[in-house]
This record gives sequence, structure tokens and C-alpha cells, in this order.
Amino acid sequence: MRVDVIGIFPEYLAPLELSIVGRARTTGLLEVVAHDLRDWTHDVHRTVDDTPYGGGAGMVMKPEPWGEALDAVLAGGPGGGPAGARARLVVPTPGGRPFTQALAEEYAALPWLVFTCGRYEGIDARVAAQAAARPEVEAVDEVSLGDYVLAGGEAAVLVIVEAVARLLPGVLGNPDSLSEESHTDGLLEYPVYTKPQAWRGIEVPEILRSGDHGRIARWRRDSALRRTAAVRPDLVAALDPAGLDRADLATLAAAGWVPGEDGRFRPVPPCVPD
Ligand code: 6GU
Repeated sequence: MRVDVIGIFPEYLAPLELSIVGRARTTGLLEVVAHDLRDWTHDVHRTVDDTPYGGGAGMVMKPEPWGEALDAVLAGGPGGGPAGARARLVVPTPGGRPFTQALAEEYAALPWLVFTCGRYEGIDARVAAQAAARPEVEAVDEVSLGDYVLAGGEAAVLVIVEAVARLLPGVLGNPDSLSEESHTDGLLEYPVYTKPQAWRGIEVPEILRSGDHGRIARWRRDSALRRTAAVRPDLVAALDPAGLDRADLATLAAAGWVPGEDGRFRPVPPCVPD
């Protein structure tokens, strides 16, 4: 997979040389190129921002450097994008749609991602509109990490590239780790333990040392269901009860969730004694 990142702080992406992502790059499974947006300015101050039309606080990123940067990066050529491929343009912004594990999986199947990292109050809206009409661009996605505001898109790119790179075939040593982790089945992960058996007075749950793989799988599943019900009711509400077994349903019922008329989970109304 090829990844291009355009912004005014290309050095911000240095952590992508480390750990899993760094190894994916040195083994050739992933190619990441960071570009300095100011390379496509033409004034002495290398200006990338201007005041907003309509007034208001802060500055907006000018469209011209972005247009020229995208012309150059999307043209590919020597050291450029994959031959014959079209790029998915990803615009990190708190106004985007949520970045999820499902979107990470979608990106991991693509040949080419191009990220535009905005700063200040964002990028002139015409940049994304014009990019979406370009033949080298397959689609433009505005994505958000969550409901809070970062100072720019670079930290989001670190997150998104790491989430995607670990899904690329050959990047993880043991691909089984992908099938049992949080969010792959709409649930949070069960708690994990290693040696020693007792640590600072706390024992590892006995069942995990029983060797009974059926009971261990059930305990892990119930732990995941209870944890999800406790901290992420939105994830329980999004589950399809038809995809769960009787033991799953019993565990969720004990945690206060039952299937309603519409076939979705709903919280059990509290029982008020009269
Ligand atoms: Cl993707 N970008 C910025 N600037 N802020 C954010 C975000 C992205 N996701 C949450 N907050």
C-alpha cells in the first residue's frame, strides 16, 4: 500500500518509522511519503492561510497550494502512486464521519491513500470538492477520530495509518490476534492475564487455568458482553440479536439488555416496586 501525507508539519509523521508501522515500511508492505505543503507556495513567506470569507475567528488554508500539491502527488510518476491505481483522499477533520475499525478494514484493501492535513480552522472547502471531481481520485472521505478537536490532522493520520497498517497481510506476526480483538465483532475485548498466577494479592481467574477450552471461551465471551454493556451501551444497541447464542442473550439480559419489538437490544426498564 502507498500512503502520501500532505501538510505543513511533515516531521510530525516521524513516529511512523517506529514499531509495527516502521517494520511494514522497511519490509516493503507499506510506503509512506510525507510532503511539505509549503513546497507549493510561491511567495517569500510561503503563505498557506488567509482570513475567512464571511468573517469570524481564525484563519483558513488557502486553496492554491493544496491544488498544486494534489496535482503533483496525484500525478504519481517516479516514486509516486501505484501504477494504474486511483487514490482515496482522506481529509481528517472533527466534522467528518467517525473513523471505525470497519473503515480501517476498507482502507487496508485499497492500493493508495492520500491524506490532507489541515491546520487552523480548516481547508477552503473547494479543495475537497475539486479533488472529488478528479479522475485520479476514487473518493474523498472526511473522517473524524471522535468528538473532540485536535490542532491539526497530523495526529489523526498517525492513528489512522497505524490502524490500517496492522491490518495489511504480513504485517502482524500472528494474524489470529486480529480476529479476537475489540471491535471486530462489535464488542469490547475480554480481560487478559499472564503469569504470575497471583500478583500483589490478585489471582488470575481460576477458569483460565482449568484447561477447559469450552468454558474459557464462554467466560471470555461473557466478560466481553458485560464489559461492553457496562461502558458502551451504544455498541450493545447496535448488535443484531439474531447473531447471538442463547448464552449471549442470557448474559446481556442479566446486564439489563433484552431484544425489543424492533429486534434491537433495548435497556430493561427498571423494576419499580409499588
Ligand atoms: Cl480527524 N482532525 C482534527 N483536527 N480534529 C479532530 C479529528 C480530526 N478527530 C477528532 N478531532
